[in-house]
Amino acid sequence: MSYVDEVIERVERENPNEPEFHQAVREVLDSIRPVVDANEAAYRRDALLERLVNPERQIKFRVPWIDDKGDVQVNTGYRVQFNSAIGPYKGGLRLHPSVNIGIIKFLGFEQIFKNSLTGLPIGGGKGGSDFNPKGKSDREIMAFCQSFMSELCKYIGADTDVPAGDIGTGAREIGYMFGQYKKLRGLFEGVLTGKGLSYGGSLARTEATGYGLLYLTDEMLKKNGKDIKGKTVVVSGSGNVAIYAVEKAQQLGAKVVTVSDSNGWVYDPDGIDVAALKEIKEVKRQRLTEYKNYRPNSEYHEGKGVWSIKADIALPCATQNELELDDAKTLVKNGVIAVAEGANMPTTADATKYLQENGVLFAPGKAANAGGVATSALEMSQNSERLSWSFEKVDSKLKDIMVNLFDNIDDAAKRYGFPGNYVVGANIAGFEKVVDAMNAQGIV
Ligand code: NDP
Ligand code: 2IT
Repeated sequence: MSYVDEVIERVERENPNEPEFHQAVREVLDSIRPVVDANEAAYRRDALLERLVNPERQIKFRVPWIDDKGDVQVNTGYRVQFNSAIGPYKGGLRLHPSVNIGIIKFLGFEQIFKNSLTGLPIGGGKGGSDFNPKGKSDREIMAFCQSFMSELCKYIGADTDVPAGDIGTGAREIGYMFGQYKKLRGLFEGVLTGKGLSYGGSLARTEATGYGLLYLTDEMLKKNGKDIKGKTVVVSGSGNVAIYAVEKAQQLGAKVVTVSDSNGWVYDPDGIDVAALKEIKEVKRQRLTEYKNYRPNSEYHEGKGVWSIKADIALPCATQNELELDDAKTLVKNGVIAVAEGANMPTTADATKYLQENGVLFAPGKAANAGGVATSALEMSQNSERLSWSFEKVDSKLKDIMVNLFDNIDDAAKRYGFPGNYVVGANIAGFEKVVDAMNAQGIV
């Protein structure tokens, strides 16, 4: 059995009931086979792949908090510090009832290679909790965030591990967590990114993941002789990534006709009204059922459905495994030319394969959504020099990072004989830098 297959089998055996983690490991290890084959003896001797797939550290803790009725609630908190070969652990905190150790490990594993692809000095980590922020009062959110940070603060720091937002964690939650960290540790430092602008946040971090997704998509289309202008786009999700993906797609001259949340989806044939979307989601924290009040010509449907709308470009921006094989078949039948992942691993393995085999340009999340964490790293730089840069400066750095990132994954795919396969390109390019740093630092 090949070294890659041995390690995949061992991961599955030693980490039962973690299907998302298996899926992420399988995808990465499968695509780095040519590199592993070329270095098999040395990698085996150094147990390189075993070290890569085992987190440096996993922290799991109790998060007790008091709800508005005075009852005590208990959630579970996690932080997986996966790999610090190229920098301090960096990655978001997900607050969603579906969170478990397998999901945090899949996200942390992906983060290693994503962070490497940004070209910036950040290692891979991820955390979160099974806490459900939906329907909670502001005070309940604060109580949870303070309790969560009371424990997490022992393990993080500006030079060791720097968390940020993810599903369910936005500027409000980061603010409460930052306040608690400062109180307990007595340190005003860049321990979290995605902070508010009045206390060390970076301009353009809010927009960065969605904007970066479009900068990369635009570049991928251009390099393949296509133009985003005038294209129809379907987006899933209506959170931080989706909102700014819609905004930048429109600025680049495309028409976005859908968004969704976990209850249903909106079809707006005239193009999504991004101001209305922001008001509903960012200001009022409402459901998408409200969108019709702003745009009477739009349709609201319960359930899943954005991939059934005919479009040139599809941007999944909600959650993992939300674009399945049947959806991929529908997209292809409807003539889709590109799929770029705003979310982490939103496309199932068989759907990805189907899209690629049918000539669809496919940008995997670890490349396409890397603009968020890249801008987090720019926030860290600004915090270190105690300065803040203009929106234009951060945005132009973000754009350069995404264009370079695309060139690097394109080049890696070609070097290993898989031109146009950006999954292989991203995994190999991300892996190369991490492995170089791991080798240089010895067996640690
Ligand atoms: P938000 O919490 O802001 O928004 C999440 C969106 O996805 C909401 O519309 C939510 O609907 C929907 N959603 C979440 N879970 C599910 C589910 N199980 N089924 C259906 N819909 C769901 O999160 P973000 O926009 O920050 O994150 C979206 C994705 O992008 C995630 O995969 C995240 O890991 C990834 N990502 C985020 C980055 C960031 O900077 N924020 C950076 C890189 C990747 P509802 O409101 O109904 O729950
Ligand atoms: O998945 C991700 O890259 C994020 N949620 C952002 C992480 C970060 O540290 O900004």
